[in-house]
Parts: sequence; C-alpha cells; structure tokens
Amino acid sequence: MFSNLAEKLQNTLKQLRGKGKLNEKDVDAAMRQIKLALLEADVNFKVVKEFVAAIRERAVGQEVMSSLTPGQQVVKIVNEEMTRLMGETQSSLTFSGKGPTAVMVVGLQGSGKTTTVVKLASHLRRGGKNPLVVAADIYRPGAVKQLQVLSESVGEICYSNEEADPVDICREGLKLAERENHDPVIFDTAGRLHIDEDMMSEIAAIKKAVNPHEVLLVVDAMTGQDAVNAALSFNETVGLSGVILTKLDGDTRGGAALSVRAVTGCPVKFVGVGEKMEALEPFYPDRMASRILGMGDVLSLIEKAEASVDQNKAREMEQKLRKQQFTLDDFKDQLGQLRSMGSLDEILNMIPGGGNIPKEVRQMSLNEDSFTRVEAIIGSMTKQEKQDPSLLNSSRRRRIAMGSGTTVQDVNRLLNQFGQMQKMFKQMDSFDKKGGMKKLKKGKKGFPF
Ligand SMILES: Nc1nc2c(ncn2[C@@H]2O[C@H](COP(=O)(O)OP(=O)(O)O)[C@@H](O)[C@H]2O)c(=O)[nH]1
Ligand SMILES: [Mg+2]
Repeated sequence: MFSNLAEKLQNTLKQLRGKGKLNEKDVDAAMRQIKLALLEADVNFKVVKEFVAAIRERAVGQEVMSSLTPGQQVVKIVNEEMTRLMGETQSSLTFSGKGPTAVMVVGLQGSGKTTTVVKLASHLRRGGKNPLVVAADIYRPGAVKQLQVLSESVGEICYSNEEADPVDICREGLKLAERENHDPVIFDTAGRLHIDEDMMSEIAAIKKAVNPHEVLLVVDAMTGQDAVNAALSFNETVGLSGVILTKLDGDTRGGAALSVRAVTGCPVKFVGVGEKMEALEPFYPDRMASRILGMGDVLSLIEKAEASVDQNKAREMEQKLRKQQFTLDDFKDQLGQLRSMGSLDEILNMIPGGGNIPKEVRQMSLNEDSFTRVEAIIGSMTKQEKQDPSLLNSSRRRRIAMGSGTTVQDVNRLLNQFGQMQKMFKQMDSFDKKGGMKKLKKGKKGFPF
C-alpha cells in the first residue's frame, strides 16, 4: 500500500534520524523531500503546503532543536501530523437508538458500491448485527443480480424488486427491516459514470424517504484527486457522513487517503483492500500513518489474526510471541493460519520494521505443496529439536530430510525462514500493543528503520 510514497518518506526520515544535531537547513531539505513525495503521490497541493508548514514550524521549534534526539522528534512530529491530517481518531458508524439504522451507500459507477455494501453487511454481522441489504440500483444491467449473488455468497439477506422505482424500493426495504428486526439496513444506490443531476436528485429523494443515519460515499482510491473532487461535490449536494475508500490494495499512490478528510471534512470510515468479501477494514488514521511511515501496524495485524483464526489460539500465540517462546511447532501452526489471512507480503507490511524483512521470507510461498513439506519436515523432528533448533547439526538435518522425503536444502531453507521470523517477532515485541507509540514516546526504543 502506497509503497512509493512510503519508501520516499521513510528514506527522508531515516536521513534525519541519523543526525545527532539538526539545523534549519537540514529540516528545510527534509521538508522539500517530503513535499515532493506527497505531490508525487497525488496529495492535494493545498493540503501538502499546510502539512509541510505545520511540520516545519514544530520541527524548528525549541523543543526539537534542543532535544538529544532531534531526528526522532521530527519523525514523531511527522507521524502525529499525518495522523491528524487523516482525522486523528477512528470514526465509527452511528447507530440508531431505536429501529433500524439506515445506511445509504452512494458513489460513481465502478467505485465499488455494490461490493462494499455486502462487505459492510458482512463486517457488521461479524460484530453481532443483523443487517439487510437493499438493491436500489435498477439501471445498471445485472446490478441487482450482482448484489444478490454477492449477498448469498456470504449469507447476507438481500431485498430487491425490479418492478419498483428506487425510492419505493428503499422505503419497502426499510419497512421490511422494521418488520423483521434487521439492523442496519444498507441501501446500494445507483451510480453514474459522472456526477449528474439525475443521480443527485435520486439520491436526495431516497435520503428524504429513508432519513438515513449514515450517507457513505464510496470512492476508488486509485483515482486520486478525482476521488477527492467527487467527495467534495457529493458532500455539497447531498451531504455525507463519511467516505469509504476502495481498492487500497492496488498500487494506489495515497493521494486520496491523505487528502480526502482535509479537503472535504468528511471522515474516512472504512477502506476496501481487496475483491474478497472480507477485504474491508475500519480506517484508523494513526495506524495508517504508522504504516506509511514504516512503523508497522501491530494492532491491525492482531485484529486480522483474530478475525481469521481461533481467538484463543491467537491470544496464546501473542503471549508466546511476547515471551519469545515461539517454537517450530508454533511456526507450523502459524503458517497454516497465515494461509487464511492473505498474502505474507501484505501481513509483513503491517509489522514494525516488516519492510526490512529479507526477500526469502517475504516470498515464502504458502501454497499447499510447500506447506505439506513444512509439515513433513517439522513432523520428522524430535520434541527436543523442535524446542531448540540449535541442536540441528548436519547429521540431524540429513536424518530429517530422509524422514520427511525432502532434501537437506529444504530443511535448511525452513530453518532459515524460521530464524528470520523469530527475529521479526523480537522486533515486534519491542512495540507496545497500542500501535507501538507508547514506548517510543518514552524514548526507550528507537524507530525500527
Ligand atoms: N481490488 C479491489 N477491487 C475492488 C474493491 N472494491 C471493489 N472492487 C472491484 O471494483 C469493481 C466494481 O465494483 P462494484 O461494486 O460493482 O462497483 P459499483 O459500480 O460502484 O457498484 C468490481 O470488479 C469489484 O470487485 C477493493 O477494495 N479492491
Ligand atoms: Mg453497483
């Protein structure tokens, strides 16, 4: 995610951190680089200007210049300002006190509305809600069917009526939700290729009819400032309560994520990170800033793990990681669970310093074949060997290779990967659960880059 921007910012900050003393010239040079990196990432130019000015003002202040670790102080300031830029804290959905919560999802065609509606319903169901989705896009061929099929694929309930007009469909959907105790009810409205009056007046009419608690605009993050401009005009015309950015899994430059809040005043509430129905995450400005600045994202990782693995197991694993008692058996378990969490590369980017993890580990394939091999190799070890891999001299490695039907190279590779992973978890351990900032603030540990 935002790899180009992240790399440039991280390099600039790395240079700053390396300096024992800072003068204004150093700060100015760094600010120029940050400015360029942000502009290249298609961040709104006014936002860039204000952002850089705010950082500069704090960075040349007494507090930083006289500090013993001025470089780190600047990194901390960049992190704080970037978090503030994206809205400071997470903005969650507003739920109605009584009766179903009405959530309208609006946006241009192809931005990801229909997909997001089902993702959102599924996300909320996992949180204990009983949603209903309503198909109000009757214009785009196949749109109703698409919503029905996606809903069915994850066990969501979809209301549709291809004979009625969108306002009536929404009214009926809301009534159905009231009757059958669904909450929330999520409306998938029709988009257009461009912003036009027809679409806006239809959205306004639906809004009047269902009196929604949330009007969420879905925008494609790949479109950069166009997404931000769409948000501006939707907000002016129909009023929005939040934005959902989709396609953050692609090679998005970051412009939309970094400017939409500052330009429109609307908080980003969720982000779409893939085509699968699980690929929706609440948006946390602080975690996103840490991710962009290479400070990892332990919290998201833990949440992701908790969503896809057995909760007790996840807690047990976390304890082990923290106590650094991670064994080869755990490694095997973890690999099995990682397979259900997505690509290893993606997961590593959420870990502090994860960006520095060597290629061998990043590209470790998690396909059935290699997993079976891992299982066989670890299965051929004695209990003692699993507890203490340092026992594994060359004759033991040969024995294990024979026993598992693999080669000594396979065994070596696995042990090497395990070693790298252990190292990575040690880094992770030096981070506090709260995004890692606590210890950093106390100045006990350095930044992991
Ligand atoms: N990679 C990726 N694709 C997405 C995401 N959200 C939606 N899409 C894809 O974008 C396309 C358009 O989505 P759709 O929901 O039909 O958009 P709509 O016209 O606004 O309803 C589909 O191919 C979706 O699979 C996302 O977060 N990541
Ligand atoms: Mg659609």
